[in-house]
Amino acid sequence: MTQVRRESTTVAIVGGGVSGLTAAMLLRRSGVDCVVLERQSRGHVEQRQRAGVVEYRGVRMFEQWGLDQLLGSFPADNTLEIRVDGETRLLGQDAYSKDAIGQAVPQQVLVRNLIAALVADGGDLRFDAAGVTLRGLDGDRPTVGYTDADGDAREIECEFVAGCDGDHGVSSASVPDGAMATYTFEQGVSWLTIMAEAPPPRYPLMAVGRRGYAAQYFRGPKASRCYLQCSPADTPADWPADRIWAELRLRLHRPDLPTGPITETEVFPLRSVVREPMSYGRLYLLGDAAHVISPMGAKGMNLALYDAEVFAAAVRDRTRDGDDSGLRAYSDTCLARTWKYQEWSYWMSEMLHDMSGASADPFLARLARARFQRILDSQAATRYWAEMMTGLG
Ligand code: RFL
Repeated sequence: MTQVRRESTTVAIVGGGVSGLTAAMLLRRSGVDCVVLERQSRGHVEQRQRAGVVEYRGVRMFEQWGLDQLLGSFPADNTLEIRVDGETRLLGQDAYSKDAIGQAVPQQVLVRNLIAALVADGGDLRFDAAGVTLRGLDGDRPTVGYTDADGDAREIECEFVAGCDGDHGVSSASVPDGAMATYTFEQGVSWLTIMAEAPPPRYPLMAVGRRGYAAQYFRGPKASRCYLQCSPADTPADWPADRIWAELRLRLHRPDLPTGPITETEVFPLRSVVREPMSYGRLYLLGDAAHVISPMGAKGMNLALYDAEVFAAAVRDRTRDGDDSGLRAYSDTCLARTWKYQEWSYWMSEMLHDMSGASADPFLARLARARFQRILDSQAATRYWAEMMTGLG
C-alpha cells in the first residue's frame, strides 16, 4: 500500500480563485504559513473570465497592504450609463462617486497577478489537487487530504481551513447537516452571458426596455462582457453570433455597435445563496463558498475580497497575539456586509428587470421606473447609490 505523505501548516486554503489567492497573499504578508490547494490547473484558473471591477473599498484594501500593483492601471470611475428605452441616464456623476474611484481589473488578470506574486514570494500553491477531503473540523487540528498532480495521496494537518472553493465546493458540503443554514433565492430570470473580442463602451452600459435587459462592460481595450436577459429554457445553441449582435444592437440602442468574435456564451439563472454562519469549528467559508450574489451589482468578487481580508487579519491576530476575537466575529462581520449587498443587488436587479417587463405586471413596471427616477432626483438616493457602488456603504 502506498504511504500517505503527511505535513502541516497553519492555514490550508481549499480553492485558488480570488478569495483563496487573496487570503494566501494577505496571510503571507502577515507572516502566517499557508498552503493553497486548487483542483484545476494553473492555466485553467488564469483563463477563467468573470468579474471586471474592484470597487473603491477593495482598491484601498490592496493599497493598505502594499499590493496595489496587482490591480493594473485601468481606473474605473463609478459612472454607469443606463439607457431607458434608448434614452441615456448617467449615474455616478456626483462628487462622492467621483472621489472614490475603483479599478477595472478583469478577474482573470487579478488571479494571474496574484498567482505570479505568490510564486515570486515563495508561496505554496498546489494546482491539480484532486479529491480534497476535510476531516476533524470540530477538533483542534483538522486535516485536509488530497491526491497531488503525480497521483500521490497527501494529508495536511493545520490549525484552520479556509473554504474558498465556490458554491459547489467540498468545504460547505463538509459541514454536518443542521450546523449551517443555507438561504437560497431563485430570481426567475436568466441571462445569456457573452465574452466577445469587441471594444467596450466608454462607460459600463446597461439598457432596459420592452425587449428585455441587456448590458455591455469593459474587460480590456478590445474585450467586452455582455449580458442579454433570456428565457430560462434557452441554451447557448439558441443564440448564434448573428442573433446575439442583432439583439444587442436593438436592446442597447447602438445600431453601430462594433462586433467581433464571440469566445464564450453561457445561460446563467440569477440566484442568490447565503450560508449562515460562515464558519464551522476550524473551517471558515470565504467568497462564493459562503454566498452567491446576483451579478447585477458587480459585488461577488468584491465580497470575496472583503472576506479574505477579514479572515487573514483575524488569523494574524490569533497567531501573533493570541487574540481570537476576530475569528469569533468572522461570520457576523462578513454576514453583515453580505446581506447589505445582497439586498442592494436584489433591489437593483428587480428594478432593472421590472423596468424591462420581467414581471409582466404593468403596475410593478411603473413602480420600478419611479424607483429608478428617485436615484436621479433625490440627493439622498444618489448618495446611497454611490456608497454602495464604491463599497463604502
Ligand atoms: P472562485 O473564483 O469560483 O474560486 C473557487 C476556486 O475553487 C476551486 N475549487 C476547488 N479546489 C480544490 N478542491 C475542490 N474540491 C474545489 N472545488 C472548487 C475552483 O476551481 C476555483 O478555482 O470563487 P471565489 O474565490 O469565492 O471568488 C468569487 C468570484 O469568483 C465570484 O463571486 C465572481 O466571479 C462573481 N461575478 C462577478 N463578481 C463581481 O464582483 N463583478 C462582476 O461583474 C461579476 N460578474 C460573476 C460575474 C460571476 C459569473 N459567473 C459565476 C458565471 C459574471 C459571471 C458570469
